[in-house]
Amino acid sequence: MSSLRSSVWVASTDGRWLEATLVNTSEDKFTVRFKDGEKVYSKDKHNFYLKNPPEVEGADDFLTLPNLDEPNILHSLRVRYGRGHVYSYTGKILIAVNPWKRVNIYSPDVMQKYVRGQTESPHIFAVAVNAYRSMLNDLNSQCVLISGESGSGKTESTKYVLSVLTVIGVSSQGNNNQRPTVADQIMLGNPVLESFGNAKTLRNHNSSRFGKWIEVVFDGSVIAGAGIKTYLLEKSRVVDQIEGERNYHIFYECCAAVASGVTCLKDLGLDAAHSFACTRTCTEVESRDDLAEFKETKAAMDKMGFKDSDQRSIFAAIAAIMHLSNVEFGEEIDWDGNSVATLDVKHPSIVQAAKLLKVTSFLFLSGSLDLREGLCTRIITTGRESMRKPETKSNATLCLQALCKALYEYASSVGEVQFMVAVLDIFGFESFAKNRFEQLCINHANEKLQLHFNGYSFLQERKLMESEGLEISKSDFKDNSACIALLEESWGFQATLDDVCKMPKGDDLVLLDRLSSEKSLKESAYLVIPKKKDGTFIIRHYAGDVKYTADGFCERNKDLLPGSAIELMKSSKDELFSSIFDKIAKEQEGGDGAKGRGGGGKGKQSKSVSAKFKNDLSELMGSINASGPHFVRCVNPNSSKLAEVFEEEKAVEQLRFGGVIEAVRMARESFPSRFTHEEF
Ligand code: AD9
Ligand code: MG
Repeated sequence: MSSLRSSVWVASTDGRWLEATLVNTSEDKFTVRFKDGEKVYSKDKHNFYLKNPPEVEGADDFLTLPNLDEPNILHSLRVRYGRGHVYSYTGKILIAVNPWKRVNIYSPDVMQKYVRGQTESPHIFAVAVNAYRSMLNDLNSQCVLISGESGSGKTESTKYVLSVLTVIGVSSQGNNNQRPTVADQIMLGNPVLESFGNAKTLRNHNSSRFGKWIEVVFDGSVIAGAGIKTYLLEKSRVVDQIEGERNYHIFYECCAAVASGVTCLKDLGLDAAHSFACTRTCTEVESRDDLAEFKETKAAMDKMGFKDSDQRSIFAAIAAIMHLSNVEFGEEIDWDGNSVATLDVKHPSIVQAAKLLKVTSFLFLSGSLDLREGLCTRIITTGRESMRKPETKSNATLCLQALCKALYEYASSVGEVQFMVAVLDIFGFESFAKNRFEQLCINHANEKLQLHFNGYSFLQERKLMESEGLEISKSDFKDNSACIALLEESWGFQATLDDVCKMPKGDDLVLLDRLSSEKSLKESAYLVIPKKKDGTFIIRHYAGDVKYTADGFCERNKDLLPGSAIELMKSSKDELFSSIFDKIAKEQEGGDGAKGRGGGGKGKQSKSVSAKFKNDLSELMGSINASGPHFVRCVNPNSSKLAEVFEEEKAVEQLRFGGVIEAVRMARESFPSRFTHEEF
């Protein structure tokens, strides 16, 4: 029994942890004293946790704390944060709390201390050095897995890991020729990736809208190559931004560059960001100099060896998207009495866009395709013949948006036994007021990473226990594979979604119907359809229940670019455009928007977004499983991007989502108190 007058933690009714003094405890009750009086709790509903003594609460590694539980871990994190310590360990996991201000711990001198092994205090540099050393010692690939919610510091952490690798992985012989080394290229890649893949959101002024896996390949101890794989770029942002958020940085960078007379963008017809619909919602970001960023990105593209003609096409695509965003379709009734889309082909935006894309805006008496036809008609194939049919205004608008998204996807894609160190910077678990298809993909990825993490933590604990001659039961392994099965199995969610997307009349309502009626889905404990039918379904993820809005799932899963727009772009005089869209056509083989937009397309179905993502994920998990993992859990301490503010509830939620509390639980179950022999 605990000694009385100990300091303890007790949960308040709203879930916070309160500090109190334990004054009495009996069989079924305990009494604690708060500043403002005493309170009696019944033990069947409440629990108290002994508080760690103040001398140890700021320890570097939480697993060395005598009491290992949520309130103590949380408290230690807060204490350390208050003392300016951004980093802490929980065994092998590095916990990084975003300082939201520049801190003086990343200088080359500090890095050298870690490289030389002169310090052991927790640091992202230490993780990178450790991964590198493990690769050399174990002759095995390593990966640094960085996760956390938006704004928690994943991308900054990734850059620090890469900066260490590019410093220690460089041959001492130096580089005598003019071309940038692979190490240089890795660092040059950052500004380019961020200009094209990051945007200002409400939670982060430089939010990455894609996941990335960066591989640094070593030949012995020296960097020999690098590669990057990106996941799930948020394409919808190109055509639709919510209030207070921006489109991708590159758009504003181009506008700023044009305003200051940068010559390479001269003939794109660009103007200030507020003149374009796709950049109008919000034009500025405090703390970001778009012109300076443009110059950095452009210089990086030059140094990395992007061909001039490719650069021209990339910027032409960016400018074309901006002009196309100003295009509005009209509507008229055609001879058959149907309402069809019209387009004013003399409108300056159309003329500019056509010029940039090197397609014709409008052709009299010609068999070849023009911009108007590409957007306002659809291709219908019956047997061997195909013909064009006018589109409705709303479909023409969708087609235009799909074209912009495809153009952007192309513009933003960065050109592509040894061992390697890889770094994964991927969206953490997401649960918003409204959760869509993208959230499900992101949470699916996190579910897989969590299974890997649990498996790994369990193995580590088991090794430790066995070394002490003890046994650990399989029940200590928190298994989320049933939720993954729900998502991935042939009877599961994704297969059902794909199935519905293939049906001629399949839509979000049909999806919902199948989810609530099919036996195997009904039997899964991880899928819940709310009693009150409101177009939502709930998936019980490891980190908590998430309610998804079915609206838009089918459209986003299909993500089709109508055949007419593809044909249009294939006719472009720009070789790069025509070859890229030729490739898209082959990928999408067999279908005009036929599948999504009615009509008689037939042949092979192109892969859905979720099917591609599932493939990507299993490839990713393959790489991760073949590597020694190093975990970094980033924590965002507050929702206001403020320095020195630690919001407890926010932090504890992220520790739970990131599996930190779970890893600690497992550690506690095996060894509830961790004293060294001497201490004991
Ligand atoms: V998102 O999921 O891409 O929206 P991240 O990547 O987790 O997010 P990011 O690394 O972009 O977050 O960090 C957000 C901001 O926090 C940065 O722009 C910095 O202003 C700030 N930050 C993050 N880490 C550090 C740090 N170690 N030191 C100083 C930091 N500032
Ligand atoms: Mg990021």
